[in-house]
Amino acid sequence: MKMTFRWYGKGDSIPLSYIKQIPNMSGVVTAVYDVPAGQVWPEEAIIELKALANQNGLEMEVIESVPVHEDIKLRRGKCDEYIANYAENIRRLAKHGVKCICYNFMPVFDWLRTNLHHMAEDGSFSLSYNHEEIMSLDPAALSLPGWDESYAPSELKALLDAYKGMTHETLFSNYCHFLEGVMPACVETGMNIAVHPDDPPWDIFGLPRIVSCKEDYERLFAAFPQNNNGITFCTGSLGAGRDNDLVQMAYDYAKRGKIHFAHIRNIAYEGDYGFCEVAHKTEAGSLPIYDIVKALVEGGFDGYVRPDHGRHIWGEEGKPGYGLYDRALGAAYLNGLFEAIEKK
Ligand SMILES: [Mn+2]
Repeated sequence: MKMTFRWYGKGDSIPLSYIKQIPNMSGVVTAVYDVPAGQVWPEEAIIELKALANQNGLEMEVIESVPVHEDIKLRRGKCDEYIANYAENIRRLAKHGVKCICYNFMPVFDWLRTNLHHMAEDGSFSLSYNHEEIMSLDPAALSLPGWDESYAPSELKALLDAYKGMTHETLFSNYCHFLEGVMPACVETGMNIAVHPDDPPWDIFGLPRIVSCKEDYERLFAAFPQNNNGITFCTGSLGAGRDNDLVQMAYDYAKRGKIHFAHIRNIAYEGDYGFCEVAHKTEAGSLPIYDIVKALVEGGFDGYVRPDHGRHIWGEEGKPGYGLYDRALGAAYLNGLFEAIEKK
């Protein structure tokens, strides 16, 4: 296991030197953030990011994310040009020591919450999701936390219209077209690509989602059995699906060498679909974090781990889910779990 920490590049308010001070921290998970989706990342930008990490004693072996352009998911417009650019990014990143790329294939929204500042009884803040609230929204006139600046209202409407009527089968076929285009670059360079599950793992606003459960993974692995084609096992995202058996999935996919990267965090269920993000420890929420880590270890998992979203505690402000303190506590807890289970 290699413990890592997400870092949003030079614009991140958390200094790399602080990240390095977290015990057992091997590297950062980051990206070139100022190049639009679909474009090739300048090599100088990759070199600069890596140099910054290395100067602080941290590796840069995981990229999250190289975003997939909506034209690829829709298989329209400049789809094939964007796929070729994606393959070029894989080659460039591999050349500079990157071993794993996390990405997702969610149409339009790559995560959804209804509240980014949910206050718990202890005064900490975290992200939460209320299903009834989502269902009551008009997708054409959305005002959702975290998304207000991502698209102009007219852009969002045009994009949602473009997906109208798209089935899961069509989206999966478009996904396969993408993988056909990038898999040769992965195999040639040894790059692992690790798809992040849908967050939350069900269709929203009529948009199909195809990386939500065991059946989805089996279909994906059957279509692309290469070892490079793997997953980011995100417990908080997959775990929101009440039917997902995370312990079984962790063991099975670790055993098959499919888990290249793990995001570990806990959520507390509210009703049938709702959830609130909580501290990492098992007892803090609804997910069996101890059993999941045990299953990963017993399955022979040897990939990258990062503590996922943390709460905002001790008065810390900043990017929702990505403060320093609670993610550092999460890393410390996960380090302890892995050490105890591995030594047993
Ligand atoms: Mn995640």
